[in-house]
Amino acid sequence: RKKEIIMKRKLEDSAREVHTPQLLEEQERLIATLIEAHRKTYDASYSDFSQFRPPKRGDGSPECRNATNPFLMSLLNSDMDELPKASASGAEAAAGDELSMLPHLADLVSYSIQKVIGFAKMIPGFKELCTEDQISLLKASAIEIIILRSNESFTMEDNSWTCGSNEFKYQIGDVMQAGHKLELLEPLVKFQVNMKKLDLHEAEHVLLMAICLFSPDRPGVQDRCRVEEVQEHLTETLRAYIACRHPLSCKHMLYTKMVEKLTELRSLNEEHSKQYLQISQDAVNKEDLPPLLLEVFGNPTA
Ligand code: YS9
Repeated sequence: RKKEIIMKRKLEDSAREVHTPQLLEEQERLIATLIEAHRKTYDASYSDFSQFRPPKRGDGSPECRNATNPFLMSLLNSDMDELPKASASGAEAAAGDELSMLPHLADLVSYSIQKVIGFAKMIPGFKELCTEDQISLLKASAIEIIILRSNESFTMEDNSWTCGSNEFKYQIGDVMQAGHKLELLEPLVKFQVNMKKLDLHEAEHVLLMAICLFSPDRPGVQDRCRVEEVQEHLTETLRAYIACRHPLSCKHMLYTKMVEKLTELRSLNEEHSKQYLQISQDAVNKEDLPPLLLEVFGNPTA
């Protein structure tokens, strides 16, 4: 009889958990830690961007559109009747050469990688992994986390990443001038639009980045179990957060939609790897790619 009562109570308890999960104190603390880690590593004033090598855009003017006759074009469009001594450089820039945005965007990505590393180090469980596993996780997820964090600067007004002035407003065309193909950039922008539409809370945004980092199936990871344990703890926290904090009307399928985003990121990552390899081989000026970027995404000349 007594046993029955205890059993019944246990069943009721677990039923209640299913319907109204609670955010445990520990989960609350985890979320607070992640939000603080993100705020410390994401400067929404974008004031560091002026330290990157400046963006160079082919502005769509005639000399920029005519990439096949840059020298002729620059002579026809100026008062000069001779090419300047340091001939190529000026005409190249005027022609909006293929990789003109690469130095600036490579600096932005290298800077973002440093911030992602700073964020990772503040996630409970990351520092406890061996250095090799930390490196494997970061190498594999860096581009995905950058894509996720960039959603904060993305605006659906004109489908751009707007980081202050026009100089630091990035559109599809700019990324093409870093050597990437439209077939990658269209899904990238679509991803940003769909992310924006999810209208995530800050807690959900930072949890998603942490979950992405702690993916046990990345190449080279030794201690998969430890990584999986942390990831499961993060996903459990995300589910609980959505269940009790997200307004009923918009939490429908939110967790599922967020997990789908992780799948989309994998395919963006894969396509990026291929195009990056091509770009890093094409880059004539090897200094275009900062050392950290070469270390994380690979160095074809190493
Ligand atoms: O292959 C290289 C190294 C050139 C990177 C290619 C990236 C495009 C392909 C991804 C599938 C790169 C050019 C993309 C990635 C994220 C960026 C994009 C850098 C183009 C410009 C917008 C953007 C990120 C914006 C950020 C601004 C701000 O929100 C990054 C973020 O960390 C911030 C601080």
